[in-house]
Amino acid sequence: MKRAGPMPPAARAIVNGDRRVLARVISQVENGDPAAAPVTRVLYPRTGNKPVVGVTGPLGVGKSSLINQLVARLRELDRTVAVVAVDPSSPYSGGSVLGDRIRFDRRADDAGVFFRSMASRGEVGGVAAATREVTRLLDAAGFDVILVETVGSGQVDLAVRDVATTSVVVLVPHLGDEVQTLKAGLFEIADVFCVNKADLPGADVARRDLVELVALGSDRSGWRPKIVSTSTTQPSGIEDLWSAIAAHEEFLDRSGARRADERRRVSSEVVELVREKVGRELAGRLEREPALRHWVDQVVERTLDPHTVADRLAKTIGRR
Ligand SMILES: Nc1nc2c(ncn2[C@@H]2O[C@H](COP(=O)(O)OP(=O)(O)O)[C@@H](O)[C@H]2O)c(=O)[nH]1
Ligand SMILES: [Mg+2]
Repeated sequence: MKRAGPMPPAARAIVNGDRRVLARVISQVENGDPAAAPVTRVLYPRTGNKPVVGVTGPLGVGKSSLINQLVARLRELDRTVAVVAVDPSSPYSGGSVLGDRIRFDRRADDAGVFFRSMASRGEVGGVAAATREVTRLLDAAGFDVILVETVGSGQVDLAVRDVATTSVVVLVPHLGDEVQTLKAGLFEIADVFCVNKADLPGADVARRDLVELVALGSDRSGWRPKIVSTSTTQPSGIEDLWSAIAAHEEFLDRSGARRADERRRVSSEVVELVREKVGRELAGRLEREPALRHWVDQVVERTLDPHTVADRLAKTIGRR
C-alpha cells in the first residue's frame, strides 16, 4: 500500500512511543472525534501484523485476573503488551486492575505494558469498530501483543471475532447448563477454551464436558479449539494458556487462515462504518428535508408503512 502523505505529528509521536499522545488519540477514537481520522488513516498501512487476543466470557469468571497473569508471562518472555478492556467493570488503570495493588505498583513504570479501559456506551456494533481502531493504534505504537477483554452481559460476546485474531472463551466449573445453551455460539468463536478457577471443585468435570463438546464439533477450517485449565490464585496453567494462543497464531500463518479471517473482519468493519455513516446522514435528512418529513408524517398517519418509506429512502441514498 502507498504511504499516505506526510505524517501528522500525532502519528509520528505514536510510532515513536509517546504514550500521552497515544492515550489522547485513543480517547478521540472512543468519542468519535474526527480529529483522529488523519492519524488512524496514515498509520493504517503499518498495522495488521500483531496478535490480537480476545478474552471473553461471562462476568466474574476471571478474565481480568487471567489477563494480568498473561501480561506477567509475556513480560517474562520479553514481549511488550497492550491491554484494552471493553468492559467498564474491569477498570484498568496505569499498571493493572484496580485493587490489585501489588502488581499495580510493580507495573506502573513498566514502559512495556499499556492498559486502557473503553466505555462501551451501549452501542454493540459501534464498539467493535472503535475497538478495532484502538487495537490498530496499539499495533502502530509497536506493542508485540494486544489483549482485549470483552464481556457480553453474562453471555459470550460474539463481536470479539470482529476484533481478535485469536479468541479465548473463559469458563469456570459449574457452568454446565450455560455451556449447553451457548454451545453453538461458543463454537463459532472459541479458538481456545480456558477453564479458569481450576483450584475450585468441579474443574475436572467442566474440562471433561468441554473435551466432549470439542470432540463432537467439526473443526473450523482445520483448527480444533484447544482446552486449557488455569487458576490465577495458585497460579497455574498460565504458560499452557499462552502456548495455546501462540499455537493458534502459528496455525493462522501456516494455513493461510489469517488472511481469510482478516478479510471477514474488514468486511464487517466496512459494513458497520457504512451503516453508521448512512444512518446518521439519513436521520439528519429526515429532520431537515420537507419531502422526507412528509413521508414520516404519512407513516405516523398510517397512509404509508415504514417499509415503503425505507425502500424509498434506500433509493435516494447517494443520489444527491
Ligand atoms: N478461586 C479462584 N478465584 C479466581 C480465579 N481467578 C479469578 N478469581 C476471582 O474471581 C473474581 C472475578 O475475577 P475477575 O478477574 O474480575 O473476573 P472478570 O469479570 O471475568 O474480569 C475475583 O474475585 C477474582 O479474585 C481463580 O483462578 N480461582
Ligand atoms: Mg474483568
